[in-house]
Amino acid sequence: MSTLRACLFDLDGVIVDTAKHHFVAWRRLAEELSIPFTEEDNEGLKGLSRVDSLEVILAKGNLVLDAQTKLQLMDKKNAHYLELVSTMSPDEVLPGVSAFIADAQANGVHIGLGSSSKNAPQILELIGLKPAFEAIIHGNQITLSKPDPEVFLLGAQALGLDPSECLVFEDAVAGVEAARAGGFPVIGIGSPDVLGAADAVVPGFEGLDWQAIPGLLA
Ligand code: B16
Ligand code: MG
Repeated sequence: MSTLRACLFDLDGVIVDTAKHHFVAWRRLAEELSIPFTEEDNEGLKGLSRVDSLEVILAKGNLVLDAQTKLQLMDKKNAHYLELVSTMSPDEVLPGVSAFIADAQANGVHIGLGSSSKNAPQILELIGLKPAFEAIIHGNQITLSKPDPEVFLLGAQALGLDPSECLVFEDAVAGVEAARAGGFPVIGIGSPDVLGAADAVVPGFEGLDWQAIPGLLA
């Protein structure tokens, strides 16, 4: 394994629990379209772009809509999502994340973001973590959503590093797949039952420091 020189963080579900807000916003839209939408359905949307998420929901309801209607539905979902996240604050950074980032930086590790979300810069601002990131790659900069590795490859490129030198942290099946496809080592944040394809899985960052990483990847 190459020496690790950077961490590339996913945002939603890794740094902050916006996944629950995406769920609520998609569920309301699905209900309006009379399409049943469960937490299990939501699991499959994690890491997918807004448009890909909508397509999955419409396919579940066997609903075929024109492009204009789809745009309106995505705008509606995003407006609801933005309303839900508008009150987020630094208190909502998930436990251990800020300490882990500070410890990694103290060890000379570069910090980048690889998120499918077009709202990522805004969310980072709200939770006060934007200054910690040297590279921020988000949904407006990519043409292919996870599980394509583009978002992480752009992150590595922005940091001037090889994928093998950048450790990805991901909570989504599609995100773990994206990291692996790009040749990145990846630690899953969540359950091994869901993220078994990752090199290692931890429940979260609480109690985790940079020194513990080689042991996890061994
Ligand atoms: P937006 P991540 C992803 O962010 C979310 O996991 C996914 O649920 C969402 O649909 C996607 O961003 C697009 O988000 O509608 O805000 O552009 O997990 O890659 O940080
Ligand atoms: Mg995520």
